[in-house]
Amino acid sequence: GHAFWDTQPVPSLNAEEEDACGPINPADPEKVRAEPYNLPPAFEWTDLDLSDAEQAKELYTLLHENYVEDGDAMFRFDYSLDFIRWAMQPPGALDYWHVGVRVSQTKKLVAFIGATPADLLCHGQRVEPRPPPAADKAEEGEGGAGASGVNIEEKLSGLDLDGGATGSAASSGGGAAELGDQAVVEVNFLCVHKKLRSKRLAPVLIREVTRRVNEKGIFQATYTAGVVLPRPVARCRYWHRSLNPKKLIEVGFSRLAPRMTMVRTLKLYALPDQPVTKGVRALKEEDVPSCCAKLNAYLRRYKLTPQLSEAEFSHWLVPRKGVIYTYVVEEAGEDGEKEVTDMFSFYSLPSSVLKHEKHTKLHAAYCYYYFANKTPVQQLISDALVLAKRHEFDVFNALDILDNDSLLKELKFGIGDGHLQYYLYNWRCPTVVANEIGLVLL
Ligand code: YNC
Ligand code: MG
Repeated sequence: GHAFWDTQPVPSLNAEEEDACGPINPADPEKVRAEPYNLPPAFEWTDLDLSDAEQAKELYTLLHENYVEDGDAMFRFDYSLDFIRWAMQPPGALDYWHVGVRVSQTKKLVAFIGATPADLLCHGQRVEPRPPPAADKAEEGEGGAGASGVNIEEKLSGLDLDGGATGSAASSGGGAAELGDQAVVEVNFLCVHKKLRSKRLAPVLIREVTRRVNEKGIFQATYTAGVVLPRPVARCRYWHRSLNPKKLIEVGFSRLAPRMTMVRTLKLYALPDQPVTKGVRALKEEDVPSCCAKLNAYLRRYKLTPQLSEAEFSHWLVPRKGVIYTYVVEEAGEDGEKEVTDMFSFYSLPSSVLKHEKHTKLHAAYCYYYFANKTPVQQLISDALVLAKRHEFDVFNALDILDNDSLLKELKFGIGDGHLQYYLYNWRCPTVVANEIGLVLL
């Protein structure tokens, strides 16, 4: 049993699957608890202002010392300070949703959970507190999937989501109106100091962030975790592509395959110096409007996917050194006008190498969003490997989501031992398979 999760609006692990999609509990702003949840004595809540160098550093240190490790405790995620700010401060971010716990006496930060606003489509429908009735969607052919908010209309404009039904939606007033247009939150960086584990602090953090999100009119969330909880929308696997096989073997991340020498291994994973695709260059701010529309359109093929406003696209995809790397393929059209046909991106998430005399950090690039309207996806990701290698990453990681499973074997990825589960909070929907997931959480 799950003493905490069994009390939450999530399907139980043995519940039968339904075809219906929608909220599990109706949004009721009146019922949202006004007072913070009680912490054990000697602890207090704090909102972290990550624009403040001191507070950002405190969160960095908490995660650096206590965040996710692999099963054998050889590696621990070492999200950089710039990465943490990028991840936690997208458009619409609130300090109020950067929920920390301090020791009252010393003010030491000992726990954290963060939420950031977003918009999601799930099985073609916008995830929101009060979705339009399904009948309206089918019969009237307007105000269809995902079209009830104000700015979501803008996000969806020009894109044929529902057989031409996105044109004229009335605003049905989802609960998030006063906040902005985003109807869900993504939850990340749940962390409790190692010395405070197994004291049921995590459920208090989750309840408190839920309360603070509900206060602002949002009642749905998405998150991923390595553990199986009630109840995954999808179960995915990580795959790893060696870029620096010698170091990966030295730190124990990978092993020399049977009957393989180091020389043969280096040769196996060697990469060209240059991308194969003509016209690859870094994405620029000027690319945002067209690439945002193309990415949203491409992502609609998946059953769980975000839709980004231009401000969000700019935040998540414009390159930031050491954090996010995004490239486009540009070609000259017939009229001489340049057009972006494809895009790919990866983010930088190093891990600390625990207990090794020579190496302290593993530099990993993680496959992020792409669209492939002209160049085959496999060629784009092959170019991503080349560019990640050029930026001195040791390994390139990808989940079996998006179209990735079609290229992992060919590009010499090996399957990892960890699973990653995708979850929705307060939203029922049929389970999906990994390659129907179009959402990347950091
Ligand atoms: C986890 N990862 O099952 P039951 S991922 C959610 N996500 O509850 P205690 C988790 N729940 O089973 P500890 C969880 N891990 O009894 C454990 N739980 O119902 C559940 N690790 O609490 C668990 N970060 O405090 C159990 O456990 C209950 O002291 C036990 O703390 C857990 O960020 C943890 O892996 C994970 O720092 C904080 O082990 C701690 O062990 C730790 O006794 C290393 O808790 C770092 C780590 C997790 C990374 C992530 C996503 C989190 C999503 C949280 C759920 C969000 C729900 C939506 C909220 C917004 C809703 C709106 C609107
Ligand atoms: Mg605890």
